[in-house]
Amino acid sequence: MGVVNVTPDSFSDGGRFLDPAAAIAHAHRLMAEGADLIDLGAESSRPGSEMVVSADEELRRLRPVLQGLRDIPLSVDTVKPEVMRVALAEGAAMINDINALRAPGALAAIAAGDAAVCLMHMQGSPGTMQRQPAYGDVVAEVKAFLRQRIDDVCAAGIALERVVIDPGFGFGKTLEHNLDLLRHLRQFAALGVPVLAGWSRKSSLGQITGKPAGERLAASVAAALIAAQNGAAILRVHDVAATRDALSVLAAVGKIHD
Ligand code: HH2
Repeated sequence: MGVVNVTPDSFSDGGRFLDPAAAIAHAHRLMAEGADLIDLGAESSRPGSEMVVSADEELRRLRPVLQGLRDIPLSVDTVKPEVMRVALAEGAAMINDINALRAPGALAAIAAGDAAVCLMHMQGSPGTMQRQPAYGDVVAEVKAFLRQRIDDVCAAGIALERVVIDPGFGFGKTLEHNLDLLRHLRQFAALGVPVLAGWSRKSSLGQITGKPAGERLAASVAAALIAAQNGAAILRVHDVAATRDALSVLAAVGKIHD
């Protein structure tokens, strides 16, 4: 999954793809590099973000890009039911919700269509989530949350075959929490639906390497590779070509299917 942020303020590529033509060209570039689908986001959820972009503004950013990319499998990264409904009407293959469909009306918006949905775990909300993340047992708690959300979406009439889960690396988690979740990612795959992992350029990699977001390519590829080895089915990445090469090596060794 290649990331295209149609935002002025995303943590690693904010402002680069706010212009629809630039976003469309970047999506095509990532597909040529070997992405299977593109995740389009029009609201930054970086730590500290107050998430105050209106549905109208989000749609103003997204619509021309959705319409310009009808030939590409698209995921739309949004927490708003209004935006979900338009994205589905425009043909999105997946809705990626960092809030796991907890907004009023979100379950119904997804149940009305037939696209896939990614349910992500987040402790708190982006504005404050990195202030003091706390868990007794992070793996058990995140797993219990996702198991409950799988049950909730199925009860709302969304078929299990449409569901993807994500432990939400960096969303209300310290470096140690993120590493614990990565070590035990297999346990999430055991919940019976595909697991998505998003480590690309995140600040935990900066804590490990001491490098800023623009210099985290090698660290991002390493984290993606470990996630794949530990059962992730979808890797959410900004740098598709490098990640593809790493996965090809892993596949050649016979550890995963490319
Ligand atoms: N990470 C980001 C955004 N959306 N969705 C899922 N399912 N999993 C993630 O790990 C995830 C996500 C943050 O990255 P990015 O889109 O690059 O930044 P920003 O939120 O600043 O736009």
